[in-house]
Amino acid sequence: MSTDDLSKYDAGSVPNAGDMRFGIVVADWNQEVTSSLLRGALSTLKKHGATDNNIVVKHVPGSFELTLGAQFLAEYDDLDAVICLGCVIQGETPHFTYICQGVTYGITELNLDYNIPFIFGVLTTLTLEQALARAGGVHGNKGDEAAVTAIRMAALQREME
Ligand code: RBF
Repeated sequence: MSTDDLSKYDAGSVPNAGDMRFGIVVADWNQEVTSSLLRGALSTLKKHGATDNNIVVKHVPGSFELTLGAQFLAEYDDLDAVICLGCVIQGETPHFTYICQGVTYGITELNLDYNIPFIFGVLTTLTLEQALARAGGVHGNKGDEAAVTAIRMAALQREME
């Protein structure tokens, strides 16, 4: 599997997700982008065997809220992995930096605090065009990649238990 563009992954190398349960938390800021990320993640999970009743999707206002939304999912459901989807686009103020730092640190903390994978599916781009190119455009769909990563990490955990 190429590691620089997981959208071109070898589907045969992905474990079956038929008995796995996933949470997806998606930010509504830049919804044009995040709805495509969500579509990609859902279709990829299902392509690898996940069923609708084993995928819980929750929306949060912005990427900064992804951390707590993901924690709610982990606390209130019995999940094999949580996928966090968002899109932060650089504006004229330093907000971009603080939101990116906050969510990156937050998701990292969740990975260490809970014994399940939390997948970082947050685009951090300079322009909307760059984001769209990575949400079903020329650079693939990072939602697909987040889903594959979730399945592979959940399978890794099972293998090691
Ligand atoms: N949330 C995003 O997911 N992506 C953004 O690009 C984004 N830009 C923001 C820019 C500003 C100036 C502000 C105030 C908020 C922005 N947010 C963005 C929302 C942020 O993630 C969060 O929802 C709010 O700050 C409320 O906690």
